[in-house]
Amino acid sequence: MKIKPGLLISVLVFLLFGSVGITAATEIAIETAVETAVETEIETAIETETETAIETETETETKASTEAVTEISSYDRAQEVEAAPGVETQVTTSERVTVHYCPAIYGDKIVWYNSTTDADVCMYDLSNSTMSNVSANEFDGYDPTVYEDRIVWIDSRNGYPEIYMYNLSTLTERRVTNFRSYKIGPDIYEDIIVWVDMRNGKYDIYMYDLSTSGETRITTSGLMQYPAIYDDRIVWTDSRNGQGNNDIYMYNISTARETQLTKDESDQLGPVIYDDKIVWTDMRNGNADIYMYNLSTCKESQITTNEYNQANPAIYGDKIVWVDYRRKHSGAYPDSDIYMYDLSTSKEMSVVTEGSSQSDPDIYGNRIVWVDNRDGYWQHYNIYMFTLETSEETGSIEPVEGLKKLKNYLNSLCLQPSTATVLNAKLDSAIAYLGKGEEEKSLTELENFIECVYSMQEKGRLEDKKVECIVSETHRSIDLMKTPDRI
Ligand SMILES: [Ca+2]
Ligand SMILES: [Ca+2]
Ligand SMILES: [Ca+2]
Ligand SMILES: [Ca+2]
Repeated sequence: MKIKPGLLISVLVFLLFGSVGITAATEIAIETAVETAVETEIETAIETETETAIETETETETKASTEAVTEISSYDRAQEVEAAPGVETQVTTSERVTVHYCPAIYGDKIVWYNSTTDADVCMYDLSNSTMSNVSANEFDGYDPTVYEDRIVWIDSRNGYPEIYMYNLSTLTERRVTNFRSYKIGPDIYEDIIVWVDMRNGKYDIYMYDLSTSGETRITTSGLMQYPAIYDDRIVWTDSRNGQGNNDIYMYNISTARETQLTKDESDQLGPVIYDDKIVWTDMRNGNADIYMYNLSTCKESQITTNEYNQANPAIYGDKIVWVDYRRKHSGAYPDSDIYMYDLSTSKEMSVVTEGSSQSDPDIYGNRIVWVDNRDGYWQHYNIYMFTLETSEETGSIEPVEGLKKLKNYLNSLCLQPSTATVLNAKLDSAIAYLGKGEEEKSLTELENFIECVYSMQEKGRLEDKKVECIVSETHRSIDLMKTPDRI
């Protein structure tokens, strides 16, 4: 679950952190995605924020020059954080100009929008390595999110932004809203879609129930942003306690009760929710940190303590990911990285520390996606993915399950379709033999599979690091099949 879009929070990050926090990616994202009309609305909405931001701007600039001096020591400090184990893959490719933003992931599906010409919502299916355009019309489609087989986004084909949904199982599109107003940042959980709607002149949260086709206004004070939903709980950023003192609020759909979750007098921004855990960006320490509130224990905890900015979190299970500004590389362009915290091990790790900016992360299972501009500073923004290694899992699983996991793993690597087809065919054959109890034949197929992987490496169709990982995963499956009670 993550916040969509990153646009408003990017504006806020820009205003709060000035030259320190803004990335070229988010800057262009704002320009491209927010059409002229919407832009005016946002300008109006953040007018009050701007006043505060201007006051702190000088302060921020002073801090930026101090940071330049301490660059080496901050780099050294970053080295103390262990790199997360796993494999990185590039999802979208960068031929000529590419601008892909706002990725979200659920299961095998990654969605984002491409604003190269008019904006389109795209999807990559990791299970069969295919890419598709979900909103292929000449108008703008943007801010996508995905839940199971449902992709939700904002579409401007009717002259105003409306919420649309595409169902991947029934292959049908559905128009969700029908009101001439600006709408921002939809999120979905099961049958409930939430978003921010300006139909009353200010920002309120609305909800639509796909099962009843009923639309409900959740808030009335018009000071809400960034809604996120999990189960029957909607969370958002609320400025009713004053600008510079945003707080996190929650609405429970089942009980129709609203709760204020944070009381600190600084800004708490951009909440996301998974199960009983809500995480957000918190300004109470004078720099941005990630905080969490656990609804089961009613306890708030501080996730990051680094003196630089940590912002824009996403959460899945015990894993929290965010954009981290602790490493600053030399050069004219701002830098940011993706870091993570595992609540089950209490460990903070770096996910990607490549130069240039990495931003807007989302996470599902052991897959983390983000926007990356390492392929060219100005107009090259690609979607990348990191697959966290989960080595402890193989212990007691059946060999067939092991091979299916191997296949999922293979398909998570975003291989070229032709390469994926050949390798998948070999694995399917090994799985089929194993299913029929013909383990020797299955082992032979797996050995062929490894030969094939090496041959593709020689032809330059598979990168060395991927080969190493695929072969080691295959050997784990083979070992599983060769355990004494199996053969
Ligand atoms: Ca379009
Ligand atoms: Ca507050
Ligand atoms: Ca911090
Ligand atoms: Ca970076």
